[in-house]
Amino acid sequence: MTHETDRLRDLVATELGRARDRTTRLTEAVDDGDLVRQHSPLMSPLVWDLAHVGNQEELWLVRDVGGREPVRRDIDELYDAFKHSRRDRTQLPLLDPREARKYTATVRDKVLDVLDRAPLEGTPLVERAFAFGMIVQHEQQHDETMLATHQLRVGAPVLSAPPPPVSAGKITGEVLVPAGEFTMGTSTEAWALDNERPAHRVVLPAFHIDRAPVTNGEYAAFIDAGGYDDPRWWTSAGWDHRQAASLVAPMHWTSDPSGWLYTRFGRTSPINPDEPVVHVCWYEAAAYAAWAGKRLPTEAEWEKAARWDPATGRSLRYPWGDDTPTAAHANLGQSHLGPAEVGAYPAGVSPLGVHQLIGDAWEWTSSDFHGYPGFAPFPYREYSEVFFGPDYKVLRGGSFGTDRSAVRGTFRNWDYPIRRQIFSGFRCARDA
Ligand code: AVJ
Ligand code: FE
Repeated sequence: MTHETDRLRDLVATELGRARDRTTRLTEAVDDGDLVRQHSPLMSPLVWDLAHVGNQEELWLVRDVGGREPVRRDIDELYDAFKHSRRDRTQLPLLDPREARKYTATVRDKVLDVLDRAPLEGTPLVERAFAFGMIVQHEQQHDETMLATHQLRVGAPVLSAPPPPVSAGKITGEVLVPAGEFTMGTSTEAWALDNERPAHRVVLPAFHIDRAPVTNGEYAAFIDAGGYDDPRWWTSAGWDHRQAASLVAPMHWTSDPSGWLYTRFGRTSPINPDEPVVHVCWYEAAAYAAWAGKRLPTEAEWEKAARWDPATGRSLRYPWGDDTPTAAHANLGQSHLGPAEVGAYPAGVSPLGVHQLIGDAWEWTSSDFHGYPGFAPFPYREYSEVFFGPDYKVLRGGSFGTDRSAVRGTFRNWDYPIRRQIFSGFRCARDA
């Protein structure tokens, strides 16, 4: 056994452990009533996410990679996300909190044993560990979803974290990204999911993109200017939705005589005007951009601004280079319970001078979710391919609730344009 495979086994075990520690924190912060309750029809009960994480881990690592006997074949159907909608999951005969904890722990014990024996020494090395990486990312994605459920929970605060760093200097204006080709997507990133592959050349005309995400202060100016009452700024579907859903401000905002407040994980305070706005839907983002005389960036524009290095012509793994994210680069991993002020991460800037592309808030793009040229579903069609089409918009860059293992310059998230319970914000772009 080589040192290289030992290091890979250690890395996988560490990442599985980090994900489980986070799942444990999110599910032990509340009582059993809060675990089985539906906090919003948009979300699963937390106890479903918990056992679903264990069930996916059982399917892919215990049964598929390990070739072992099922732990609980009888519950596969309950935890198949395509069989029951989120709003219906409290009606199912789910494992109770104690059973769900025991099940996920039993699966994890088996997985660590599978990991010890897995033939990771094949070439290329990292690809042999893909299934483990996929499951690490899956658990972290559900942890972010559970964090969004916490945000929808009503009651006394149960989560805490130190405040994010403050701005190190005002970041305003936009950068000009020159016309030309760049490499979008990846064929080499070990844990990249199917929809990020393969790497391909994309030619873009010149465009301008904002150096920072749109802030609460900027967004409040749009509200104060009557942006929610003027159909000129909204797409027709957006205006219909704005009317039907009575949108007047981002989700979790309320107003009082002193101004706008937001409630975060049970605590209410005045909005910080310098933080990126979160909890806006695609329609709100697009309306703001139109009001500002701009538009949302396409997904390709976002990625070129984030990864393209004009000095070398190469696309980087992250805006700052190829190094794994640290606390200095980006606001990730639920280290803080909200986005950081614009200008708080000078070490995370891209070669073109664009800030906070990774972390803080997911950024809506104008693009529908499609496969890249040469896309091949892997390891299952239901991860991405079944969502391709005009119904979903792509979001990029991750949020304060996204773990570093589950985001990179190529990472693609997607959701319906009406959704805003996710940690979604945006930045603007315009034609050059
Ligand atoms: C990539 C965040 C859209 O949560 O629906 C979780 C990730 N896929 N389990 C989602 C996912 C299967 C997915 N998103
Ligand atoms: Fe899932």
